[in-house]
Amino acid sequence: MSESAMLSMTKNTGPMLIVLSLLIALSFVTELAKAETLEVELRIRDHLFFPSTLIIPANQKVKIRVINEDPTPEEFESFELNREKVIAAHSQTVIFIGPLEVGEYPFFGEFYPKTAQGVVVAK
Ligand SMILES: [Cu+2]
Repeated sequence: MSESAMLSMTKNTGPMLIVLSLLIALSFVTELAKAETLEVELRIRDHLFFPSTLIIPANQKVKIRVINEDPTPEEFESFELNREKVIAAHSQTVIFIGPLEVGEYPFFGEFYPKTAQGVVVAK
């Protein structure tokens, strides 16, 4: 490598280092944002919800990961939470709820409402 080529490489590392540190800073911010939203799991199995009572903190946005283990689709439905979402067979989805006031918010599976019953308890 010629001396001038080495010199230009040294010159070019400045902006590259800035870009690199910005990328690192950005990934930290992204991690922080992720950590702020609490995630809870809700499973559907044999047309039942597990857990059927989902306890979450009040006054906070919560991410519910709904995992449908059944070979049939189900629809998460709640009038109190104003949410309605179909989860295909053997698949999962994410539903954001809250921030909620302290209280109980029933939900059910619209396709199997006789068995698929649950309640979100915000405390
Ligand atoms: Cu519905």
